Amino acid sequence: MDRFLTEEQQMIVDIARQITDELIIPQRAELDEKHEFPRQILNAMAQADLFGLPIPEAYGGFGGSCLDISLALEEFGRGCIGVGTAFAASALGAYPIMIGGSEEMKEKYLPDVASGEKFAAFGLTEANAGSDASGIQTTAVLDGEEWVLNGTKQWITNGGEAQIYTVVAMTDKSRGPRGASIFVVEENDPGFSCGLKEKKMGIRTSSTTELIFKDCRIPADRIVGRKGTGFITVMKTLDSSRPGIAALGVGLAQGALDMAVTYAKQREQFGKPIISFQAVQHMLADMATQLEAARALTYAAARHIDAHPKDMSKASSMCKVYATDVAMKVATDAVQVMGGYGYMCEYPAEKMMRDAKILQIYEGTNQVQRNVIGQELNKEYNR
Ligand code: COS
Repeated sequence: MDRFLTEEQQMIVDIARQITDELIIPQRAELDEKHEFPRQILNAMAQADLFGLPIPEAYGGFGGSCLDISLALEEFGRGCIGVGTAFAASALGAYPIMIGGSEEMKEKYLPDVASGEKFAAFGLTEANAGSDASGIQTTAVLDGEEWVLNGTKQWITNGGEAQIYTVVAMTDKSRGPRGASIFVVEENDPGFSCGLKEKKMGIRTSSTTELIFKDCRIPADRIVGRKGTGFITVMKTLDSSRPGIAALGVGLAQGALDMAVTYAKQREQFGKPIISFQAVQHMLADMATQLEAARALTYAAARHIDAHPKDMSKASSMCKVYATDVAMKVATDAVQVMGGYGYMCEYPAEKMMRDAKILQIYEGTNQVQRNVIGQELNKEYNR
């Protein structure tokens, strides 16, 4: 269906498509098998200036819209959402600085993220604080001219690979969500280290580690914005990044559908290609229809966010929950259409199905997204 893209947006799609077809698709199986970080592919994305998409022009980026970023991620997602996640996580790590950082902080960190010279990562989740984002235990205490951080973050994307980490810590536990603040931690800061790379069901090319803070000392000016504003910045960060996860889901579903249709046209049973059987046609028809609906909602949400940046939450959660549920379903059905071939590691369908699962979990589970949508509806109907 026509996506109604501008010439500039079509250019973004073309560049991202080329990287996907020439680099991501040929390497994805090996990267997955070896749990290898896709550095060479990320460097190609940097060369193509794609890391600059989410960063404002004043700091070396392109000031791309939410839709622009989503279009690039959709293409990457068609190839491998593990690679797409590594790319997207750098923007996620930079959002708190863009949203709440001082001018000096933006000037110091954002140009390197925009050029892809440095990767960023976002440290929120802990062993006992996932959906309950305000339940974090990591602390930051001001000691003279330095903040001292203690605690451990869990399952942090780009851990060990990023150079810049935006980390959420409690500066006043008694104040609950209003006692959280965000800090910029650099890879070589004393007292900071990353744990071992986790072994995962899917997105194995992306790096996931603990972030460990043991009396980690950082300069006083590394706090992002005012003390106690961290939780709101976290929520705004996630509102900004969730459409990108929806876009990865749309891309993954497209990749799975392409594979299923191609297979169904080639595979013959009972003397005919299996695409001529109504049972298979109906599965493919549902997959294609759901994919178009997911894409339409993701673009509509991104366009809404671009037009109304202060009204993001509901649109952001709606596209995240819908497109990622569709991605899981379409990937599962692609495996079904392909039967035994779908289940074998030799073909990419099984990887897509393993990968798709994380889309329903990270950057806020799909249950949390439904909570957000419900709360927003409650507010709207009180007005
Ligand atoms: N934008 C701005 N402010 C927001 C906001 C948003 N999207 N969402 C909440 N807030 C504000 C609220 O208005 C409230 O402010 P006040 O204290 O001034 O009233 C404050 O933040 C706390 O909000 P709330 O009480 O709703 O927070 P909860 O602790 O109940 O948490 C959810 C709400 C479940 C939505 C939140 O914890 C969440 O998103 N969890 C998922 C976290 C996540 O995505 N983790 C994965 C990270 S992977 S990077």
